[in-house]
Amino acid sequence: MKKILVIGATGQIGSELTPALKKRYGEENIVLAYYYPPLPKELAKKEFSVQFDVRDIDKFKQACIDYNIDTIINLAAILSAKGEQEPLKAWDTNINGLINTLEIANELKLERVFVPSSIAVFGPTTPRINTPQDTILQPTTMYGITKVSGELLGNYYFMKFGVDIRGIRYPGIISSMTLPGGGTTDYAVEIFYEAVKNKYYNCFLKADTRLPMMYMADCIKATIMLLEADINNLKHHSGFNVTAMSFTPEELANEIKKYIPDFKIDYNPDFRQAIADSWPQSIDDSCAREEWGWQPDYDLAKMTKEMLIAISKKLQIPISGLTD
Ligand code: AKB
Repeated sequence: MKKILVIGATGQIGSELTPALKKRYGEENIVLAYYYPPLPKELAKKEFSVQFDVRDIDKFKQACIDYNIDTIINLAAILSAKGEQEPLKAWDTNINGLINTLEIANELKLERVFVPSSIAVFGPTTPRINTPQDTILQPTTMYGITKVSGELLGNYYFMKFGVDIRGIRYPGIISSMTLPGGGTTDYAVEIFYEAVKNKYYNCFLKADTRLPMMYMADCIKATIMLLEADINNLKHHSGFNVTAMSFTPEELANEIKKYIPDFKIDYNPDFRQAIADSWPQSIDDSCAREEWGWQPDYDLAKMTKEMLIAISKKLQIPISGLTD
């Protein structure tokens, strides 16, 4: 991995993964690809960066040739909630973006590809507690359908053409730098901003909706660990179960109340409740632990404290008694 192209570099994960990659592999070896949101002009001037739509194979391939890329990380995707509002757009972006990634990787004989999958590959017929790695994949969302298809396509390109594709079934990712957009687990980020700003959150999921989650620091750690894993140790490729914690909105609200005692929450479930109800409550990630040594660092308590410190700094609203 000498030159890495990160597609979706300005998104929730991309905006924190790219600085971590630069630190590890060198500033000049990470190329930021973005479409929307754009990179701020002053950054675009000094970064190694390129703007293209992941569906545009000519521009995508040209960027790989121009920058002598040997590894692609494709984070561009329409997530679960937005995907239900615009299913064909989700199919087009997620599937054609993936096919372009795989075709380019095969044609240019790239060293490695990373494309995230998601807990959205699971559906109502999957065991919901401690969901195994190899189990029933019958999702009921368009996002989930694109992610199952993506895993199958990835495994096909690996078996047929030897493309070294790797992927993690990301749970809900919680972070303070860039807001997520269009997902069902987004409540677990929004709640922190609303708690710090208004001491009130109107949650779009029911109080007892348990979902698997992960703090961004663990997401970056898992991504880099899998990217660097010895291929000889991998029995799975495009869809590793990985998790760090599972909690409900009520449990998260109670943790926030330890620092903001007058924080209040109401529950008004919308269409996203049905999506959450079709997903697992907890995940068995023993294959990731065995095959590449996965181990999370953050639980609910540690993540909540770091999130509140970061958001209160960002919004410049102090929380009494809370410092780093
Ligand atoms: C979503 O909620 O759609 C995503 C995901 C679990 O992949 N955060």
